[in-house]
Amino acid sequence: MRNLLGFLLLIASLAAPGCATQTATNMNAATANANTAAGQAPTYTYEVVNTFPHDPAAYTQGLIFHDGALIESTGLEGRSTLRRVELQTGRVLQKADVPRFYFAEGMTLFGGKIYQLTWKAEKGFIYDPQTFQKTGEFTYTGEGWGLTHDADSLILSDGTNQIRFIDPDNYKVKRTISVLDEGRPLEEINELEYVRGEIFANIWHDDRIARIDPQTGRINGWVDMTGLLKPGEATDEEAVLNGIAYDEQGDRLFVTGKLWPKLFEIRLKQK
Ligand SMILES: [Ca+2]
Repeated sequence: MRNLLGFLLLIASLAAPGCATQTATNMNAATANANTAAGQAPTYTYEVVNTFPHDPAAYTQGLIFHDGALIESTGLEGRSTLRRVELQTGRVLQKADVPRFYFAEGMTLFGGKIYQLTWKAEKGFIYDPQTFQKTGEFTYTGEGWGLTHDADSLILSDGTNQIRFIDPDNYKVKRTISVLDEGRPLEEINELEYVRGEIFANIWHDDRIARIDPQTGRINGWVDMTGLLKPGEATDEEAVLNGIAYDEQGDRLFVTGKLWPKLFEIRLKQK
């Protein structure tokens, strides 16, 4: 009987090569779809690897790691800056003040240039990453919130659930993705960081970071950052989690918040 069953299975597998694999793949896809439909994108939590000082007056709107230091864009009208910050001490090594009229927002470094958004002025600034001298400006429509880049595009969030991929040569929008959370638009997407093929995104007034698929806008997972700052360490109601930087060479991930006294190197853990 066992031999007969084995024989039949052998015939079945010969008759349909790859069938078993295909079924398994379909089942995985079905499970993934069911999870998405049920809103079960995996949740990650974090482990603090290092804690560093951060200027508690810095209204962090953009953060990157470059050439051994952090570069930060800070907001508020009359207080906006671009600054280079020493990781270990939080000391501001270099700073460019943004003209008073502008409220600086997201920032990234791409193709040897720093790009910095402003909130509502539909204008961005371009700087030399060594001297912080302003070398140009660019325009876009709507609000500017977060900025990062992949291999060939600037990636911009504007406070909605839309993320734009912009050609850095002519500032035209190449494509847009819509980010949905359990089928509903995920609004107020803020600071961005492109990390190993995903867009990591702060959500305004949310203690979670969304991990977004840059092709589809699908949420691949959430990182729950609850408890990173201890109660009382920042009291302003706008002192919210904002600022993600990835050190690609060292594979280190840094996060901070607006008006936070600390910046953290973290490691993700699946919950
Ligand atoms: Ca960033």
